[in-house]
Amino acid sequence: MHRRGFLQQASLGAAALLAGKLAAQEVGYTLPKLPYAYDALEPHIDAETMKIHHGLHHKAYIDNLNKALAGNDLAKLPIDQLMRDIDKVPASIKQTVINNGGGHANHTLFWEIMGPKGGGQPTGALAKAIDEAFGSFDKFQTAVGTAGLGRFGSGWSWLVVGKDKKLHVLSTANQDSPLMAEQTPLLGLDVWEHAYYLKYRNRRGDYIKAWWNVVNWPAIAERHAKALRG
Ligand code: MN3
Repeated sequence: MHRRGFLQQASLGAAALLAGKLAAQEVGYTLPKLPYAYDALEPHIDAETMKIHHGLHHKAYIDNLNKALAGNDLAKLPIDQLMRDIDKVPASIKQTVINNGGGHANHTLFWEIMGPKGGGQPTGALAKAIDEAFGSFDKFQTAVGTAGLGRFGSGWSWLVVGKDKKLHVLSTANQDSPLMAEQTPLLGLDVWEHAYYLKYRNRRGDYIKAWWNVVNWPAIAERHAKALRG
């Protein structure tokens, strides 16, 4: 009787310990599931590039971010909030968090603002705001393309809502996130070679031209409305 009670207690204890271990492993950031199949953006973005980009590159940013923030309460923040609060990150790990937290935030947005039924032009309030800020949709597209082509080395071209609540196009180096400068990214174009090299080789301009065919404007319009509310 007593022995049985003890064994039950012991196995409960072991279960609790195991649950604790599992919970500890789950703390931190996880790779978001791609909202479509790896081959869904063909022929503009090839399946092999998507597979490596999401499953290896994005995954590596997350693993490195979790390693850098192990045991730190900052790891409980949603990734966008972590990047907005980058000045709270201890100096010894700040650049690692900029690189890998930025990589996580940027790629999470990137997957969401692309889609298999993409392309075309925005409508409604976003279309109006783009016309007001850039003169026309064509001029806006040119600005994003020029920022992406002009980024020497690795980085991103962005459409953001600035502190002034207006739209701006800009580029950032490496995995720097506009969130660190109190800007809210709506559209992000990854111009790292890993985003296009398998299919487009060194032809970044061809990749950018093709990329507009997979842009998910409804998702970007939603981000725009949310940024203006927030
Ligand atoms: Mn990338």
